[in-house]
Amino acid sequence: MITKNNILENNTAKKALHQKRFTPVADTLTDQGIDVESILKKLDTFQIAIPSWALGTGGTRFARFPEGGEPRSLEEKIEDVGLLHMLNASSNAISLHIPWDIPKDAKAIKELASSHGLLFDAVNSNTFQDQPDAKVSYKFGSLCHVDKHVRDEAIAHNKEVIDHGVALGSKALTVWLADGSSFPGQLNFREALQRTQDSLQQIYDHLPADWKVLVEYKPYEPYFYSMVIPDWGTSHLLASSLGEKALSLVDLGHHLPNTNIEQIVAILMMQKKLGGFHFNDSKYGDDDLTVASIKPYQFFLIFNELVDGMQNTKNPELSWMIDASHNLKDPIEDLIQAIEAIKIAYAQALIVDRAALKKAQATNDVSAAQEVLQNAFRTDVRALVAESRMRMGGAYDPLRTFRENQIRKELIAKRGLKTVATGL
Ligand code: PSV
Ligand code: MN
Ligand code: MN
Repeated sequence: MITKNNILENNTAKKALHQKRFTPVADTLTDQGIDVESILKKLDTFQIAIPSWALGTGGTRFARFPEGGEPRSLEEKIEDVGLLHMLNASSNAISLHIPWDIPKDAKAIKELASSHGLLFDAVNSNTFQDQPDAKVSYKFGSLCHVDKHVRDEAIAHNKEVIDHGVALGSKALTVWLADGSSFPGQLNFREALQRTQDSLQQIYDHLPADWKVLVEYKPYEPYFYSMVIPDWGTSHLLASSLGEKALSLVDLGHHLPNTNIEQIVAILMMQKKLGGFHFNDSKYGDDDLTVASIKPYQFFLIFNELVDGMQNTKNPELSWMIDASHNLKDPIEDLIQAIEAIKIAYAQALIVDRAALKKAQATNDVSAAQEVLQNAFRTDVRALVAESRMRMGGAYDPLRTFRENQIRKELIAKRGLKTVATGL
């Protein structure tokens, strides 16, 4: 298997080539009055968590075409994230979905993760499927269910997930509810939301003092007439009523087409209620495609608001995570591309001339405002991202390194061709 040393040797071989790309962009930005060193420092420390369910090939509801060499256990998933982190120096945490990935021996799992330089990000509960040993069914909802026994089961599960997270050193619980209805009249909207709020309150009361609960929303799917938490407004309402430790989570795929997600980000940050992100991209709905593969400009505009919010509001620190799933690409290659896309958008948002933008806004100079944003968006910052990655010990070109070292082939040799990772 590839080692840190292989990466460093290869970086040395690529040094001259890299300088040829890096120097012109660094000089251009310096000429524009931008402190390149401070941008690099921000990129150096920016880390994005990897979900344990994105390491296997995803399926559609029609078929799954596994790539081979998929991780067969939580331990192997941790190894894959470790490999990814070695390549890009930007994914130092793993986010577990429970019960897909139950840490049976938390101490050993924590040690394994830490040997790869990994921490545990938010833990995710799952009340959208019935497990084989389930005492109740979530067919008609979980935290919103009309039957108190079902709600109690779902609440107990969320509390257990918190306990697992505590044992691993995680600091947040993410709740995504599939609860909703597919036909008018099926649910009483008001009562369903009230029951959800009451259930969430019990979960909230179980949170340790330094924990957060992130409330995710989604407009449709798996239900097609109504979802109990369909939008950011409902998520914000719940987070506000629960208390300071509850925040909203924005999953980019959980919006109806053309929704102005960047504005949602700005509003939630203004309210100090944005807790985290699930990165992906989409053309139609919750497509879970690779970050910025469809709408890179919108993605940049979202980062522009994030950077503005991080500089000018008191919003708490954010949890960054990828939430994607593929049935076509090698999952590790996809994650490498996603991390790269996120860092590019972040770097572009960092080089926005905020003083010029403010001035344009204050004088209603619409053309100038557009110039400022597009100047940043059209700057090729890939060499900046590579510079920061190499400083942190990552590979000059992670995707190429993954391919040239035939890592998938090795994983197949080690784990087999027919392995299927847990997840959707
Ligand atoms: C639901 O679509 C979602 O985005 C939630 O974050 C889940 O936890 C995740 O996907 C995995 O199913
Ligand atoms: Mn999500
Ligand atoms: Mn989703």
